[in-house]
Amino acid sequence: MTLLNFQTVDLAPAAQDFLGEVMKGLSQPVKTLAPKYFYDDHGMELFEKICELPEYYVTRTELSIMDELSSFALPASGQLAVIELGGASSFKFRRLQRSLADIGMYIPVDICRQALFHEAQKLARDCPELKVMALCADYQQLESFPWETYTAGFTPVVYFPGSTIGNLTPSEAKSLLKMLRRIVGPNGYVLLGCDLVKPLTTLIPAYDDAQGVTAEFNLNLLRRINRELGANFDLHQFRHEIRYNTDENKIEMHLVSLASQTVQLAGTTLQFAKGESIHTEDSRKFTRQAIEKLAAESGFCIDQWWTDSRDYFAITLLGSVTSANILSMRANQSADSSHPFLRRAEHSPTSSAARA
Ligand code: AVJ
Repeated sequence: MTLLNFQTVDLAPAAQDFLGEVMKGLSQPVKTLAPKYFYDDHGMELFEKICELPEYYVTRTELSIMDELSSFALPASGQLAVIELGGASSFKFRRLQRSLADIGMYIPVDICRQALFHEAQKLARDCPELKVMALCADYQQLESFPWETYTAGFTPVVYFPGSTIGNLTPSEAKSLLKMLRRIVGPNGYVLLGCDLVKPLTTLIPAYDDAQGVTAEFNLNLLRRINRELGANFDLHQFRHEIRYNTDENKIEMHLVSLASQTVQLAGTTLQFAKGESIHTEDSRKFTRQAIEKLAAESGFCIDQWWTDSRDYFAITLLGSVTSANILSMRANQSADSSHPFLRRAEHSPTSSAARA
């Protein structure tokens, strides 16, 4: 059966230079590995398990905020095209569909081709009114993508959930948001999920759970390097460790060598001292102020901020800083000061060009 509302575009993200990046990361004085490599098939399964752990409040809290959102519509000309970064699973998008009015198109972007295409096709089958375009690409390829060809007539909304932005350094996060600002243009939006700063008694267990699933997830990176790059890491000789970096408000994941040892990788011998660590992930925690600053530096302002009762997680709507935007905010402010920018979907079923 051919689906008229479904298409795929494959930019064939360069099989990633996995070996090159691993070699480079492990040859530095402070050894690092990039967290994007956690997600092989087993890594994805483990991450799904993490999301269900009692200690890992992140996903649960984000979903609870989405479930609490009453229907809303964004000032837009035409329907919305939601571009989801890391959209191999359509799970969160399906929740978003319940709250956000007028979505006419969905563009999940991911490097996991198989899962991406499969899930997107299922969604297209379930939602015949929705145009679905699954884009297999990495983030760097998005800047030069001919968006106009696909999203002409739609208002673009980039959806970046899960606090994945917390994996990036502040300067990477800023460049990414600047790129997103160029992609969505002056009339588009970014809907961003951010995990918030909170007491360590909650944060640490979320990344060091009692069942050891997160440890397994971390160690699986070495298993993957063994399998795909033919290295010989002994997984029993490394230990999962969580550190909290107070200066930068970030959780760090490390793999600490339990012994002085060598590992063979593609003809190179890597040395590990006892106690030496491989830094595998940063998971930054944000304050509203930090997000405001990040937004401002990349040409956005916070149009809306939703959080849970404990202030654990925030979903924030970024709109571009244009005079039209600011004017429409002022115009709406007197009508409903608690929601200066949004219109309730019930009262305005079609989206008028509020900012046009
Ligand atoms: C998917 C990057 C948001 O940082 O909380 C979970 C990944 N790492 N447990 C996070 C993760 C360890 C997760 N992100």
